Amino acid sequence: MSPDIELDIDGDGKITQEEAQLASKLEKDSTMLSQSWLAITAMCVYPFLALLPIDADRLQTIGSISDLFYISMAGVIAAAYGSQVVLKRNGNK
Ligand SMILES: [Ca+2]
Repeated sequence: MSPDIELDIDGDGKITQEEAQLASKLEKDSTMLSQSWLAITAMCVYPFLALLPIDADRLQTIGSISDLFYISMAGVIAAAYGSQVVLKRNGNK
């Protein structure tokens, strides 16, 4: 558990099952948000690799893996938020 998520929400000194479940959900949401921001940041930074003073062979390698890179980063984001939509439709949160 992340130290910034408080388990005892109502402050009664006891951690109920509902509080533990809510803390687990908050932790999962926080992790998904971090993953998504990292993927978005990587997708934004990646094109700037072409501006670095590197030789043509490496530049060609960067260009050849860019399609796969963008598809996989978008897949990370889509999987994170797509799974939330599926869980909400099935009644689980
Ligand atoms: Ca409590």
